Amino acid sequence: MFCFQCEQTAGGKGCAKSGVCGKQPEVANKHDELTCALVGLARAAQDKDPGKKGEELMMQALFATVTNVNFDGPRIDELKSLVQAEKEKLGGAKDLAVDVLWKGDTDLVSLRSTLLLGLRGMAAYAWHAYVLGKEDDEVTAWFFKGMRAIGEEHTVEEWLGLIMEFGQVNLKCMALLDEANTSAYGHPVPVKVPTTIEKGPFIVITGHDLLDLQQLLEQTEGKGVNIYTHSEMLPAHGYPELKKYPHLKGNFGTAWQNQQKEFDNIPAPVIYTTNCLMPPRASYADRLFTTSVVGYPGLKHIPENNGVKDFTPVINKALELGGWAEDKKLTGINGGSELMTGFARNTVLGVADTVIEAVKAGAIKHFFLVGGCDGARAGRNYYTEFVKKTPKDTVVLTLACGKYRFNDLNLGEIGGLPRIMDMGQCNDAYSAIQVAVALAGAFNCEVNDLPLTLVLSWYEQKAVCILLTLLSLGLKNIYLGPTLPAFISPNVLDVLVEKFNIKPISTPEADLQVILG
Ligand code: SF4
Ligand code: SF3
Repeated sequence: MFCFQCEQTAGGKGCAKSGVCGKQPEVANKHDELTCALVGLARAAQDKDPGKKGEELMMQALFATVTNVNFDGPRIDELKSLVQAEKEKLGGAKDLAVDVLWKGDTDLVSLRSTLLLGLRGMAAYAWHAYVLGKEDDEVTAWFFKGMRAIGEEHTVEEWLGLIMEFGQVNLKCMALLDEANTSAYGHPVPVKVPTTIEKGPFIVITGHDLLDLQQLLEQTEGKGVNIYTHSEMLPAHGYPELKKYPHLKGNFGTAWQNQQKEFDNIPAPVIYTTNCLMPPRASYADRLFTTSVVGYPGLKHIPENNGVKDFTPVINKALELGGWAEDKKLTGINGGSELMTGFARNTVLGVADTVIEAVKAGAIKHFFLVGGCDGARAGRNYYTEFVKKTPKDTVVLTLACGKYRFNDLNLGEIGGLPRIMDMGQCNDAYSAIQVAVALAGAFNCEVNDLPLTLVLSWYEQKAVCILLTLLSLGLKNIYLGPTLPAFISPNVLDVLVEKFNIKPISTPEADLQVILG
């Protein structure tokens, strides 16, 4: 096996014996075979309509290879045979040879891998939009174009061109998902989300898929089972059409890397709708359920039938386990007992005048977007310390699961707005981009000239596609951590530094000093 797609890759270089994430070599090899089969499918679909099934498989299969999504060998094999069948329907084509996928000239491998990993991340977003009935022809077609490119030789310049083009396509994909989520559930509004778990049966739902949450809420109505979000599901509380359910009670736990500890003793089932699934401990594996492309050997899976999922096994498990006998007071990482969310583009742009006035009057000196994935590396407390040290006349926008490092802190308010504003899931980077563009318009300047700094944390491939979008928009001076991706070769890094002035994070003090002058 070889895999270097995520931030926790072995030795900062690559997992070769088995995955630090728990992915076994056999499964890693199956992920590679599936990837190479998708190149074959893309080749077979050249100048043809891949058909609905072919398009679905392209998204699902790419999504299945994202970090911490599918560890189940037989399900990967099944996906691969479905891909082969669609390919044959289109007249067939040769798959990419598995042994060349991660091999070749270091810089070319780096660039090819960057595009492939970006495509994997985008597939997750496209899939969440697709299940809500939204598809964008250009986005869908680009999966095929991109996967054909993965099977071709390109020069450094051509790869860079493809990667920048991909970044723009992923912007469209995030816009599509934003439209899917907001047209189905309304525009998020600011809400305070409790961290106390009320007594009685409950279900924890994690991942990014709002449709799964909606179906679970509908199916648990009036059953005496409360629903708690976990990790990337937290922003769901802000959506009017989801927050209207009185049994959507609060949020349980923090980011994905703490799940083995947090899920160990809860008297409730957990359902995974996307990444990030860690190999479960035997002590709680019987309480875990997967759905969609998520899979792990031995875990119960909730299938989909004509767009409907029957969550009865999860609900029965919740009733059987019964929850806690008394309300259980839990807190965030810093001891806070309330998390705020719902500051997506509509809310923030709704108070744009206030924000602009506050900047003009000098009440707000700087904006930070401190967002991205969380992870296990000790150096990630940089983000907590960074946010704690931001001056009182600055605003911290945040998104994705990295916010659990600081989202229970109360940093006070500026002009009636909290100083920390959660814009949503990682894909809601789209909201942040919209806000930045609107501010640049109001101040008649470029986004790069705004008093705004992006301080990003990455872990898996969704962060990769978002980063490529930000670069394709010409954003400069992004701080990236906790470490730089192993798949970025030194020469490619030089290009990124030269073109975009990407900076690895150092210490909160030093970085803040440079940023604020
Ligand atoms: Fe290693 Fe990350 Fe790949 Fe897992 S996903 S095998 S930890 S590089
Ligand atoms: Fe988190 Fe996996 Fe990336 Fe959606 S849920 S941000 S790590």
